[in-house]
Amino acid sequence: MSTLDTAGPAAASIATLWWVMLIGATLIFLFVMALLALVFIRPGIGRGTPASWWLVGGGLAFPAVVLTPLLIYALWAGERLFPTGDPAVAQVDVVARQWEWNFTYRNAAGAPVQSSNTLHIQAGQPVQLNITSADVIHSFWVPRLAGKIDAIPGHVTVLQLKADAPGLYRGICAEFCGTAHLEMQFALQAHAAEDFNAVLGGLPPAAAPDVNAPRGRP
Ligand SMILES: [Cu+2]
Repeated sequence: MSTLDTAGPAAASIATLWWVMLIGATLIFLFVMALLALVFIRPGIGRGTPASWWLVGGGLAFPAVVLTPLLIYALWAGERLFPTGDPAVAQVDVVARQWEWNFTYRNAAGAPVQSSNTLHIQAGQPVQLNITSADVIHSFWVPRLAGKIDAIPGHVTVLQLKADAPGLYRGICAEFCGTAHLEMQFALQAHAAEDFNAVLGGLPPAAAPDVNAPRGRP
């Protein structure tokens, strides 16, 4: 479940930003520590520099030089997290409820089929997830594939993700949602292209839309 052991482009984008920030923060920390050490090694150093220089340089210019490129990079990297809106991208409707996840797909014949607590996708293909909740706010998170996004009653949030290779990826609810929140885990199974239609063909037909149905457990 490590966010740094990435298996898809959205998670890779987040992980790269994390590394950039870690390395940058480490370099700044070492620079400040070096300045501190210099004061101990050579007392009086920097006394000739006016205080205003330290304030403007260290308080305005330096942060601006560091934060402006970081902001630009983060905006650029963040673009890769948004759905492309491409109609060719497969869509799955996700409904969270206390305490399970329901997934509704269209099979090869165009009929709605569903699964619970295991999300089936095709490896190498982006999938758009239309996520909502039947009761309280939950949060959908598959750490190795993408960022987390809230599942909100009465509202649909959209997340696009892709698994680069077939495999089993673990997902969790990332928003405390009641006493069994910890049990609200799910699996994401990414299938090879040649197996995927058979997997969908084996799923049961979807029940009628059940977003407003009463929760399964008290
Ligand atoms: Cu939860």
